[in-house]
Amino acid sequence: MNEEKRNLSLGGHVGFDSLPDQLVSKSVTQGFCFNILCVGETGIGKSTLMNTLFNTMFENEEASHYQNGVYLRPRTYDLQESNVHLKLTIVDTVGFGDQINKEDSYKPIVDYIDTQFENYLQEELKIKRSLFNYHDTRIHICLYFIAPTGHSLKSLDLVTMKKLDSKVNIIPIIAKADTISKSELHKFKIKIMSELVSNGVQIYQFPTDDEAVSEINASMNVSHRSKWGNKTVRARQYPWGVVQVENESHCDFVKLREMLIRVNMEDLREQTHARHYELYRRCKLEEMGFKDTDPDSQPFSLQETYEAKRKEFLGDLQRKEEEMRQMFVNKVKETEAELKEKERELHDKFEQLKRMHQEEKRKVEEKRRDLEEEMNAFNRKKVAAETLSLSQPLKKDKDKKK
Ligand SMILES: Nc1nc2c(ncn2[C@@H]2O[C@H](COP(=O)(O)OP(=O)(O)OP(=O)(O)O)[C@@H](O)[C@H]2O)c(=O)[nH]1
Ligand SMILES: [Mg+2]
Repeated sequence: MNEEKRNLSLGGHVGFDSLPDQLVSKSVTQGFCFNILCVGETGIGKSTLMNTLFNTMFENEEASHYQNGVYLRPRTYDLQESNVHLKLTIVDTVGFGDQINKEDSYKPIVDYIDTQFENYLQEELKIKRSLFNYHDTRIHICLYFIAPTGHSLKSLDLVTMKKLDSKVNIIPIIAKADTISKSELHKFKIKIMSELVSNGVQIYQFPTDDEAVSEINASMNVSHRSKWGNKTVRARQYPWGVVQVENESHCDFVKLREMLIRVNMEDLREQTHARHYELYRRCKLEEMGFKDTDPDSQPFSLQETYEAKRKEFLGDLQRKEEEMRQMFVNKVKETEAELKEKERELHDKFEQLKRMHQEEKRKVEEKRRDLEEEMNAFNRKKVAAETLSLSQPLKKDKDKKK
């Protein structure tokens, strides 16, 4: 345990100073993926911003305003800039804000984000994992489009952002910011920021700990974000003159592109993995009964977790079996009692019938006796009558002799 680290100086060039280059070339061959979620009402300018942001023409079909509910539509594109390949997925909300009852509008969005986390977790937990070439669909950034009303945030916006802020990096964007005046826009931004703060909505903060980007990011964290964009040409004719998109003094669009893609893309990917996914993973594993330490704060291995869960499961099973057995016994007892009751009823009925039968028999017997007596009496009378008629002629003879 007394091992000491010694600092050695190398006698000549060995070559491990090329490790960063090796990493770069490996990453470049592997390619990158980046997933953007655009949340905003139908026709608010989601597709236009994406087209302008990536300076290309993605599919651009308009959504109908008559959807029964909200659903999410992911589309994946392979892009290349110099020799770097980017697999870009843009997920659009369809029908957001179009229903009369908007209570559940946030649910499909939350579900979608969770499903992507779940898929990644499943891959991580597989025995044969292939995270190396896994197509990661976890959302790295959620651009939340706010309608340029100039008043305040809608409750739908606040509720949705609140539900999402622990799951994804949110950047709120004022859509079609060119349609309100500069001073109005300024006031609107301040209002939105204060509403977000007072409702405790966490939005993505550009990192300021990396020296190379700290200055630009720090300035962006205070100046709020809004956007401006258009479809194919990068300039648009308005009654008050030509507003050039690429001109920074007119809008924050160039800044947004810079912050999102050129400076902070990797930070967004990292935050997604290290913060949002980590939170999802922790909750999910805890829900499944995994823990790092036992009640005495001792390390708790996977094996122990498995055995504890198994024991709990077997205990449950035994309890259920016992319950079922008890239920069976009770049922048998109940049925037995019912049968006994029926038997008793039958027996009573039988006894009653028997009694009736005996009574009947007794009555018949009595009648028979009466009849017999009557018959005897009749016989006796008959005999008497016969004897009387025999003695009468003798008397006549005697009278004759006299
Ligand atoms: N003035 C102004 N108009 C814009 C801006 N962005 C988009 N638009 C216009 O708004 C309309 C709708 O834009 P889309 O980008 O199709 O909106 P979307 O949110 O993708 O619409 P769905 O996909 O149908 O929900 C188009 O006519 C755009 O030209 C903007 O920044 N300013
Ligand atoms: Mg669209």
